[in-house]
Amino acid sequence: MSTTDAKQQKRAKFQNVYTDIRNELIEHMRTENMPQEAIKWYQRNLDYNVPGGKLNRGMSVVDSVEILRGRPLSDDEYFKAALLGWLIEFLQAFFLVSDDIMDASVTRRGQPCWYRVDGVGNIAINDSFMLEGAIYHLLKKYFRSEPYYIHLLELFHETSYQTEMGQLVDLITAPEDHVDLNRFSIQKHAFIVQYKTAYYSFYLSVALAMRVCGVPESYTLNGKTIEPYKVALSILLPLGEYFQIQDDFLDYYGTPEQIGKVGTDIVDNKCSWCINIALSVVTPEQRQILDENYGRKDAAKEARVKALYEEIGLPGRYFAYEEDAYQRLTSLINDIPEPEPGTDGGFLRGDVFTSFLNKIYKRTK
Ligand code: GPP
Ligand code: MG
Ligand code: MG
Ligand code: MG
Repeated sequence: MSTTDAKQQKRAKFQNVYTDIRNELIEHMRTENMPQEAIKWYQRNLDYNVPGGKLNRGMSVVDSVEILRGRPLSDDEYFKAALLGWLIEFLQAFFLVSDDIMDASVTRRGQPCWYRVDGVGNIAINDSFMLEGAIYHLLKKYFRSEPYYIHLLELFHETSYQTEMGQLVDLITAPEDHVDLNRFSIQKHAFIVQYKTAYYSFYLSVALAMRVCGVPESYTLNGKTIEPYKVALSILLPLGEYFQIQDDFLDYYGTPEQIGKVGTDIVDNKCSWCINIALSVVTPEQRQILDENYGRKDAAKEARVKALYEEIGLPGRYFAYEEDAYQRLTSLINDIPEPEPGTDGGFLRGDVFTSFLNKIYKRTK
């Protein structure tokens, strides 16, 4: 079998788990005596918003559990890992449905944003809450008797809170009616992306896998004390920053066909990586153009900002950043002390991070 076939098979196996979970949630609605109309609505909400993404976050839980265990998984181990992966995809769906309302976005994953679908509108707010609610319902159903249940709960709760903190700063740094580019800085950007993206998109997948595999808070390897969750954070936060910088760059550079969404960062006055890089290199004349055109609901002004990004060679700067980020992350990963090959379960392994890095390096969507 070719590597592409193997990858497709892996994805299909993962997607099958979604169908099971979806059917279970629908069945649960029936036992709650929900009206038929509401059950149909919920099913449409789930199918429209949960399964259609790249699935990097979800599949990373499975990959990480496989790497940590160092052997093929039993059916039950696979199901539990895939279920947790899907719960991250539910969390992501909850965030995206509401983020698109907050960002006034138009399309997502190649289709209209959920709140823009005929007849949905503000009901999308409650729909996003129900995507979140499903996470805790399923966690309880499948993990309540596991000794690590409380860790899973805490991870979902804490990373959600962190994401909301990041979203708050993202939003208040981008007021609709008042553009002041002096509010932006690369430090502020770093804070926003760590909180709004890195915790839930990177740390969560790996930390869940580590909890399932019983990785302890600390252990000794070759006479050194290791705190594996801290080590994981020290790599996954920079990895998440790199990922959101890609997202910011593609918002400007990617085509809607490629990225499945229409970029809104310039019009929305966002503290994006692109504007911060521009601000650090512009001449006073160029700065004035940015002051007059950034953050305005006007396609011609948006185009002027994009033209200026071109003039300052933003794509080239991004590609250089990407190479540097890749090197930096690779060397961080290489520094992780590894247990003997074949040792199972409770140790951290560098491959967990390499596998994640390779999923996103040079991504164009
Ligand atoms: C990505 O920001 C961050 C999120 C989707 C987290 C949202 C958090 C909430 C608490 C709702 P983005 O707006 O750049 O993403 P995209 O470009 O995909 O719209
Ligand atoms: Mg946003
Ligand atoms: Mg958005
Ligand atoms: Mg974006």
